[in-house]
Amino acid sequence: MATAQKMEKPRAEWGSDVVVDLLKAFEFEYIAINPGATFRGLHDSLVNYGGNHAPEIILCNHEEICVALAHGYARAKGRPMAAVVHNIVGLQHASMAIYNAWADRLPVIVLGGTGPMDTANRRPWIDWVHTALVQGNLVRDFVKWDDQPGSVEAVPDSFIRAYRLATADPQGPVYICYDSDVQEKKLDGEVSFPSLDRYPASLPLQAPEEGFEKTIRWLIEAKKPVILADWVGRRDAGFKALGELAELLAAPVLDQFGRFNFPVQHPLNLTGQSDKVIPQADLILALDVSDLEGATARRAQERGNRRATPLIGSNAKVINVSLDDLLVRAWAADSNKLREADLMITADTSVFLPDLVRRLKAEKKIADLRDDIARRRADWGKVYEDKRAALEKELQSKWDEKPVSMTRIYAELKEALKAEDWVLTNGSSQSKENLYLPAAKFNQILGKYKGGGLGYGLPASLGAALALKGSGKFCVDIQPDGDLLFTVSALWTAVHHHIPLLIIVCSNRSYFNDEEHQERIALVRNRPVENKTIGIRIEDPNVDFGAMARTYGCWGAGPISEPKDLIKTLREAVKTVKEGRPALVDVVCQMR
Ligand SMILES: Cc1ncc(C[n+]2csc(CCOP(=O)(O)OP(=O)(O)O)c2C)c(N)n1
Ligand SMILES: [Mg+2]
Repeated sequence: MATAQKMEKPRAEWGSDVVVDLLKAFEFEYIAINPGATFRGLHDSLVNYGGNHAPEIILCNHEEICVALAHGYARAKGRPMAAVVHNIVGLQHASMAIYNAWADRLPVIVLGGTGPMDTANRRPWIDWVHTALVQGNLVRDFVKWDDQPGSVEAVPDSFIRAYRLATADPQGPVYICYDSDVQEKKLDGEVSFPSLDRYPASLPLQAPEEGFEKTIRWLIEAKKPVILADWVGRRDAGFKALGELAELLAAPVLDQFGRFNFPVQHPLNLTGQSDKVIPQADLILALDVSDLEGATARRAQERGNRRATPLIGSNAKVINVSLDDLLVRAWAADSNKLREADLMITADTSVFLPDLVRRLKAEKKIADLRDDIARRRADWGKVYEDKRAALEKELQSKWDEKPVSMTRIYAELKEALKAEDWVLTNGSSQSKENLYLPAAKFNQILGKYKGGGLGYGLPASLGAALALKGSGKFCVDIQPDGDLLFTVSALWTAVHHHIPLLIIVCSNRSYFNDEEHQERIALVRNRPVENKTIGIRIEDPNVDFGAMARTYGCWGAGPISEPKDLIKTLREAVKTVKEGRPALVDVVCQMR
């Protein structure tokens, strides 16, 4: 609750005015909605009591867009946005996006309406068919908390608790449902409004001494320590300290991209080289890694085999630092495979790492290791050079290929954005292309969906662009076509609310990820591989995304089929975005 401000004396007249007082007290800038009668009280309060300012309503054409937008906002801003979803129906539409926010450990304050719970006050049919007992049940397994305050007096406590839980690490979405009778109640006196100063955020969780003592000893003893980082980059302090730690020890970093953790062009960034790096490690320092099995194994899905092959040596020690065990639910298995480790530390890396670096710098033994550290820096440096050379080779070999290669899209984008302070708000379905962009700053790559639910890219990117509007940052969404088709009406929201975002649609005209699966299955079953496209290709007709953008009033170009035409169109699109508008470029591209 870092930035909650003191409330002036509330002057609420209706129940839902109190909700607006709270949204203002917590300094919400925006609230995404699709309208609905179960929150008509709140809607009125937002507009006529709150002045449609702080928070300002962002109108979306699907509740999944509302929540994904708030998700993207939280990623970019580091604080939550609110979304209001209409009773049972809006909540069902929103549920996929709530799950994505849950799996991404990001706070979204989802509000809803219901009822009236007092059946005597219900309209026939619609109030019945849109009321659940209890509505929060629908999403309870993947929100940190849900509530339905029974009176206006209960609203402040409920909201403060929800905000506090959502923003405490590990973060996550919450759902508060407001009975329409509570919202529409005429207040006959003042509602007691607590001082928000009395509800400070908890201090971050630090490791006990034993955790530091063992970590330092093992790091000093190790010949080849390797760092895996997944969610460290959620905080600036963790991001910076990770850079210092890697430097100090000449330990390579394998970025898992839960957040952006480590400068792409740092010579110790060996992301994508786990085959070469992990088997050499005698100590793995896993920092906020959500899927330790996946991070230390080679995925082997050939011929239908699902099992990954472990790369980690039998003598390697593992130190696991994360907050993961604090947010485990039985319903979804998003806690991944049970991890093996020699030392488990439940701590917040944004305080653990800076302290670890400070202590390591004071260790005399580090100075004694100077030669060893220099040697391994040189060894890893060679792996880095090989990796850059391979990336460059792939880029060159595919440069003129038609359809346009994904690597060329990234390289041309890099060129078009040379003068910009850019943020990649969503990436291709693979993360490897990130390595073509010279990202070096905190939160410069916001990454893709962690819950694996399609429909994420565009609305989440809009949320990020909304969060960064006016900051001087230039936002880019590298947008797979299939994912876009789920939530494409977000283009209207982008135009209506003047959200500057460059959208590059990667039109491989396929839900390609699944083509690969159908191929594997066909091979295992000895069935015709050529049928792998049926039920998967998005062809006949091809979608003209440029035209689609224009129907929403958005600047749109393409489809671009000639590789040489790409850079010119990207430059025009960049210019348009700099004028404060969204722009979409549709590129017909290779499958991978
Ligand atoms: C809501 C939802 N439905 C279906 C899927 C299954 N699925 C995973 S990846 C994928 C294909 C995605 O296609 P696109 O976004 O175009 O990316 P591409 O694989 O073509 O690069 C599908 C259908 C999913 N992950 N989520
Ligand atoms: Mg596709």
